[in-house]
Amino acid sequence: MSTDLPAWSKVEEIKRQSQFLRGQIAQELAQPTAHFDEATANLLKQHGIYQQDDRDRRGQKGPEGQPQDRAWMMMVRVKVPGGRLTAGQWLTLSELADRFGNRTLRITNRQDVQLHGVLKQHLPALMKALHQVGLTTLGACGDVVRNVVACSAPVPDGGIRDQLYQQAQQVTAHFLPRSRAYQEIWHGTGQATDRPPVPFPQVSQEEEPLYGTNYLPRKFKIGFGLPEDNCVDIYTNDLGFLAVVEGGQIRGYEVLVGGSLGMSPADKTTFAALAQPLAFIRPEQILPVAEAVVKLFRDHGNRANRRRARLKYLIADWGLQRFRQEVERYYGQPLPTPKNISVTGLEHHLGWRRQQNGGWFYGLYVENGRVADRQTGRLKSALEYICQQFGPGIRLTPMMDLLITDLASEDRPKVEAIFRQHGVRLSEEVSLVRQYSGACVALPTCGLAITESERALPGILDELEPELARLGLEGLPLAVRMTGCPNGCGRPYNAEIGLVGRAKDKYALYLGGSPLGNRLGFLYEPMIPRPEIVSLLSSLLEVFVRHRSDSECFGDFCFRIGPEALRRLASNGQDR
Ligand code: SRM
Ligand code: SF4
Repeated sequence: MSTDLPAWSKVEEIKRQSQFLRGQIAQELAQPTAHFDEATANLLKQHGIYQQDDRDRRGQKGPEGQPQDRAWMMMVRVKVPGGRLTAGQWLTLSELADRFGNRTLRITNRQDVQLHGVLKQHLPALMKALHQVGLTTLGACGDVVRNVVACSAPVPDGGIRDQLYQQAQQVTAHFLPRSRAYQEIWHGTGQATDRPPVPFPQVSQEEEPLYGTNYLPRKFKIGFGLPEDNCVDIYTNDLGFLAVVEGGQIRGYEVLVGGSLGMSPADKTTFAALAQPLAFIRPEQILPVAEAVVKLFRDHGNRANRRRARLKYLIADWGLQRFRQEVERYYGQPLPTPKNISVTGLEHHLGWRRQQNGGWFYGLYVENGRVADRQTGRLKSALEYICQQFGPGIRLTPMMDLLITDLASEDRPKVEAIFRQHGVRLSEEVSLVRQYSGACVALPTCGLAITESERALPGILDELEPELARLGLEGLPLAVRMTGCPNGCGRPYNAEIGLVGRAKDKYALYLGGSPLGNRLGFLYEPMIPRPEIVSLLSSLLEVFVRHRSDSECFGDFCFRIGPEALRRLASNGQDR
């Protein structure tokens, strides 16, 4: 590790002093408090747990008008590499959400499942219950390799996606933190000890041979994808492997580096970036190449400023050529040059589809990934019932949808009937714009949210759908991606329409991203009040209808025309 970095960030100090992720977690768990101290809460992220508070209840007064403490609660992120779960695991998650959470499950856009609203005192029982069904939260959050994404659809592809899934599993196992802290604290397999902090900087061969005392400088995201189906949004990963299939075999992988979307508008040195091609490698090179990139990031990533700690900044500061030379140094030999392969398609895998093994799967649209029982539909109960009746596989997609797999032909009408009985809309009944759109969690749980997102997007789409119908565009597969702050969790910057929360009820509008996810959009309007969003979009869609070339999609049109011409054409339209 570099020794010449002057002031490392507070989080680095917390990690260093934590005795490999132990810190004071066990001690504070034993105390009858509603929340953890700041440093412990920070360390808990490395265990897949975020301390939050109910932001709807902030500032509420008690019965005598006295100020109230925050309504503390935890978000627990369950890691699901490649997005595959059994029916039993889903049932457990569903039951745990009722027992310990806010009675909802949230499928994330990295194929994980989040439980929100968990009280501190319930954490030990919840974590044990997850472990009992073979689930973990280790590596779901924190400065390590996060959940590895891969397409989870069991489509008949000669087993290609199964191979990607196996690769995702291997990479997951390879980069799992080795510290016993997680087992000690949550599975009760030992005592959390009060050992002194390891001297800094030092890579401990004993506890964490790969990560060392300080783990990575920041989160690190890896994905496996296919050029013909970019459902994992591969370019937003720090490290992506794009499989090239020829003659039914995976011939190799295009290695992509440096994707990530988070940025802080006030800090002009930060930016969203898509991953760029680094090399073209054989399947057996995946692990050593991934290890070379991760170690390079470990040793040279920015540990002083967390805003500039992602891999993309190292690449931007060094240039791709030097970055490549450094990766080769870690790897031990030159890397084959990339083939500059681009993505050509994207599947949402919704509706009834044949499986590789002859059975059927149903791709169910889940609005913003939220599985709940609401007055408008009891999705959570319907899925529980289906899991009990048919024992299917459950697969999560990076579009926050859910695939119910391994069903027989005769199950199809029964499954549809269950959804109808529970008031759940079938995917086929959902407009294309809704199917393709998505929002991040934001309020009331996310501590970083500036605006609404998950709770706002459905209403915006309610208004947009009739506008699209008016313009004859209801068949347009348009994607609106929304976030409650510029961190970009909902991946708005490479979407055709990106809405990014910037101030109370005000959003920045990004346009011109590619429907395939391989191009960033541009900032069109920095601050639109929420009630004006749909009228602005309608005026832009009118321009699109008048000036699009044959079968051009909205994102490509905006990109071709550019912001100035778009503004001019939109204002001409208003004058007419
Ligand atoms: Fe995210 C932080 C939710 C995908 C970029 N993200 C957060 C936190 C944990 C807020 C916090 O730090 O206190 C959010 C928790 C909200 C809540 O109440 O649940 C949060 N991020 C999510 C999820 C649940 C959004 C969703 O709608 O699905 C996604 C969980 C994925 C998972 O299972 O691991 C999620 N986050 C993303 C993505 C998209 C992706 O990975 O494909 C991004 C953009 C790509 C990237 O990494 O840049 C993303 N999240 C961030 C950032 C900005 C990071 C940066 O480098 O600037 C933050 C803020 C941070 O880390 O400090 C953040
Ligand atoms: Fe929270 Fe911002 Fe991420 Fe949305 S984009 S979940 S508001 S951190």
